[in-house]
Order: sequence, then C-alpha cells, then structure tokens
Amino acid sequence: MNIKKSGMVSIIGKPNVGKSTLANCLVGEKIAIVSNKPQTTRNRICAVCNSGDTQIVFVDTPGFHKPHSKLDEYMVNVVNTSVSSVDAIVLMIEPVAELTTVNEMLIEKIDKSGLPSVLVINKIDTIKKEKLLQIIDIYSNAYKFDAIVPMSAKTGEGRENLLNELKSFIKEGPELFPEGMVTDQPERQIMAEIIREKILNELDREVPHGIAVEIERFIENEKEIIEIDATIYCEKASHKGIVIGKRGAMLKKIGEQARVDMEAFMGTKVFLQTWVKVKDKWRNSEAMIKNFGYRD
Ligand SMILES: Nc1nc2c(ncn2[C@@H]2O[C@H](COP(=O)(O)OP(=O)(O)O)[C@@H](O)[C@H]2O)c(=O)[nH]1
Ligand SMILES: [Mg+2]
Repeated sequence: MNIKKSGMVSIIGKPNVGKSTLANCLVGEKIAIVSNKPQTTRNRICAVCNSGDTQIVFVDTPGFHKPHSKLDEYMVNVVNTSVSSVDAIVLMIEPVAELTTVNEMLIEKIDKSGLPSVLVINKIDTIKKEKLLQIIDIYSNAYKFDAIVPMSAKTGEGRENLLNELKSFIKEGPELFPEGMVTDQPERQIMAEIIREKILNELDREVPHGIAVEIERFIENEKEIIEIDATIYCEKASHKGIVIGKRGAMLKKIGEQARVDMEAFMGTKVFLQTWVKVKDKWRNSEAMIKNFGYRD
C-alpha cells in the first residue's frame, strides 16, 4: 500500500494505564514491554502503524510521575519533550470516575501545546457502561477534547475508532518509516527490554526498579541461531541473590521466558546466556543511565 499521509501522535498518561499495551495493539506486534508495575517504560519508543494510505507513528512515553532519581528526571523529561513536535496527543486514562491531579496537569500540558487531542478511556473491559458514561461526563466537562474513545488496548476493542479519529489530524506526507520497520528501537534494546519485562513480572517492586540490562554480545552464528550474552545489573548484592534465586532457578526461569519472546520477535532460534552484576546506585549516575541506553 502506498503511503500518502503521515504523522506522529504522542501517547501520554499516568504509569500503568496501558500506554505500551496500546502501542503494541496499534502495531500488531509486541515492541514495547508491559507489566502490572508502574514505570515499566523508561524510554521514548516509536510504534509504527500503517493503516490504508496513512502511516501514524505513535510515541509511547514513560508514565508521568514525580521524579525521585536522575532516571526519574530523565523519564519525566521524555514526557515533556514528546508533547512538542507531534500532530496530535492521546491522553490515556484508567476507567476511574474522578479527575486526578496528574490528569489535570497533563490536560494543562495539552492545552498549552494547542495540539489536537483524543482522550482514550482504557480498560473498558473491566467496567460497566454506567461508569463509562460518568467518566465521559467528568472529562468532557474538564476539557474540550477533539474526541473521546473508550477502548480496551488489551482486547483491541476500540482500536479502529481511535485510528479513524486520529486520521483526521494527519496531513499529506511521505512515509516516516520504511515498510516492515515497526519501531525505532534497535534490536539489542528490544532484547534487553524483554529480559527486563520478565524480571518485572517475576519479582517484587523494589528489585526490578533498580534493574538495567545490557546486551554484551548479539551475533547470528553460521547455523542461523542468534547468540545473545546479557548482563543484568542490580543495585544491591541482596537483589543479585534474588534475581539468581535458589540454585539459579529464578535466573533460569527469566532466561527461558525471555528466550521465547526473543525468538518470536527475531523469527529465529535464540541462544541466550545471562549474568548478574551489582552496580551501586546506577540510577543516580548520569553516565550509567546513558550507558544503559537511556539517552535524549
Ligand atoms: N484489563 C485490562 N488490562 C490492561 C489493558 N491495557 C493494559 N492493561 C494492563 O495494565 C498493565 C499496565 O500496562 P502497560 O501497557 O505496561 O501500562 P503503561 O505503564 O501505561 O505503559 C498491564 O498489566 C496490562 O496488561 C486493558 O485494556 N484491559
Ligand atoms: Mg509503558
């Protein structure tokens, strides 16, 4: 299909509302990691969606929250810069009938930007219709959104409605990403993120938030198997023990789950080896944050 229109749309919202799930739902492939813990996404990720003659590049952002560390500051800054230089903004909210302070702040940002905006009420698979009407009422009184779309990023319900609403803000233009390219993240980064997702899903809050993953080696061997060596960094020796687990059981579990997703993404067999190291307070070191791929 020939692309005749193209543009960019930012997805903003509180941590854990489902922004990354939406990015995956729009691409039709898993490119952004998802977990039930806040602050899963650390970087700005482009998710490319081709629909008819239109290409929309969605910018998945870290959830907007109060910064506590240098890494947090970096993440909030990513949100701030992602509301400029786009064609429209999607504000995603939980299906809660209440205007929260964070959402008020985000609405203010949208208002200042002067950009078209769509409110997405996500997770409607978890609520009753009456509640949905209440939420629509509260938010349409709070701000004049160009559209309000109830949806479930998990089931895909509402996906077409959202795309149709957004298409009206996309102007004529050449494709921004070539056919077949679904994200701007390098493969190495996706592999590292997959490992981080498994750690987020398997371990308690405190441990995964101090985790960074570095891919030390990424090669395709003569048997067309991709060999990956990954180092998992944690902030404390006690965390290292938890990540490795009894007789290495946790690390093995994380590695096996990660390998399945890596193979699905790469479309070939993967041989994954993992190591765990301690790097004290890396989240407060500008140099280390950069080293782990969190760059402006
Ligand atoms: N029931 C339900 N859960 C969802 C939906 N969208 C996302 N989730 C879940 O909400 C959690 C946070 O999702 P994620 O995409 O990581 O949120 P983000 O922090 O905004 O990027 C995960 O456990 C998702 O599976 C939805 O439409 N319905
Ligand atoms: Mg996310």
